[in-house]
Amino acid sequence: MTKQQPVTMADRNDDDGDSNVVLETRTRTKRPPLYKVLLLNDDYTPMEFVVLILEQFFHMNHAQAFEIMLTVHKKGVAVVGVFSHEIAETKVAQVMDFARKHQHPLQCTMEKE
Ligand code: TYC
Repeated sequence: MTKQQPVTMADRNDDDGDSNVVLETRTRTKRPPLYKVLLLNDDYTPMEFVVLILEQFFHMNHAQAFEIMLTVHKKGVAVVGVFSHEIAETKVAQVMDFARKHQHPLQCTMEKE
């Protein structure tokens, strides 16, 4: 005669040893880091050239561009935009290429926000 036993989860025989364990997984999606693009002052790049760059590559109107240019001129540096890593790299490259083509020493860099 066979004696009846209560069946527990651990008793269930499904051959793989661990399939009674359900691990709850939660996917945490991190926002990608952002990067500040910085424009640096120098003594040689013409003010109007910097204004043109801010209009062309950073989509500022003339008044905004002039204001930011003056901030860089007075303070030495200003943030001109905040972007994803790829976009920030592209902006820096565009500014540096354009300045080099016109033989101005203007410097543009990026840093993690
Ligand atoms: N200091 C420059 C001048 O007096 C103007 C200038 C402004 C240069 C901003 C660079 O990022 C800059 N002509």
